[in-house]
Amino acid sequence: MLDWKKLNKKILSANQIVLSTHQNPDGDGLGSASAMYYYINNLGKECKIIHISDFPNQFDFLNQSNIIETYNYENHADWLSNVDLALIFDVGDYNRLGILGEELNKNSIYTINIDHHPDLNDKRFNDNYINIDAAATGEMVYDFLIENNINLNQSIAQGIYTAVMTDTGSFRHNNTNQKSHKIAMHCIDYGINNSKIYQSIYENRSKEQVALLAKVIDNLKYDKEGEIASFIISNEMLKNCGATHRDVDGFTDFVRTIEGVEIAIMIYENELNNCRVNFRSKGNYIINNIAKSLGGGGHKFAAGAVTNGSPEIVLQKVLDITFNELAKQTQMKN
Ligand SMILES: [Mn+2]
Repeated sequence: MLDWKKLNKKILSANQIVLSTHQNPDGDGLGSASAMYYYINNLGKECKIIHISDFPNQFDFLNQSNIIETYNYENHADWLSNVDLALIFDVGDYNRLGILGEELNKNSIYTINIDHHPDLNDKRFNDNYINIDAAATGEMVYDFLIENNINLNQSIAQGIYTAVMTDTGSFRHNNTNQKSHKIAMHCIDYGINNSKIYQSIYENRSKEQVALLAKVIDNLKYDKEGEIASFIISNEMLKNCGATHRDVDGFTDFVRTIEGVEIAIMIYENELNNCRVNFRSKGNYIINNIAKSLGGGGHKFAAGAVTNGSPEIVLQKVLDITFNELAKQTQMKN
């Protein structure tokens, strides 16, 4: 059991608190941070959510009162030097805090990791609250509130619901359980508009994104009797469609929805000779060890890595490792 009372004591004794999440933040990171923000702000403490990427517009509904800021030296360096506690949500790896992580370090700020990704044991945080069985980091924020008898309100509930909804693939992925639904039920009790939240996030696709998706579908590669489906997104494809790196969100999940596909793999060209690799599994094969062997990590059925090489070379490398891993896991099952 995680000691949520201890975390609350730490919060109550702090004066100025910064909340953050990983670069290219998602619904879990932003939802968790915003839920915690509304609790801490109600205590009358000085609190900001600062992350390092451009704000993803589909989450505008979480930011009606402009509580979420993008790091910028002029605006934040002074303020950060007076912070005495940092709470980091869903980050997976300290490095994914980028420049903000360096600032926390420089100012020797006591930094606590709250996450459902496995602990990297690299001692970059002063304290860790890790629960790899939680479907979302937002579920952990919920546990924190319940354990400390803190009442939810609509703003808190909206953050938690967003976190749990997005990280369970809208209550469809196999991390979805009674607890995710119970949390959802509790959040709806506080008057959140669940259908509107869903629409803001998932029914807001840009035409550029759809054009890119069309190209992806056109160029899908199937291997191992269709159990593996992979695709490349090159810089050129992005440019031709007028799309951005944010538009690829959810593509790997989409490819996994294809009949017979057990593993979906995306190779995304970050820059020349450097690619991001995304893995999604339906649940019959564990894929985070593949990501780990490429220097990345993640959850059993959703993981990723960044690796060097052109998209074509990376794809071949990734497929080779995946074929081997599949053979090993099949053998172990038999
Ligand atoms: Mn998460």
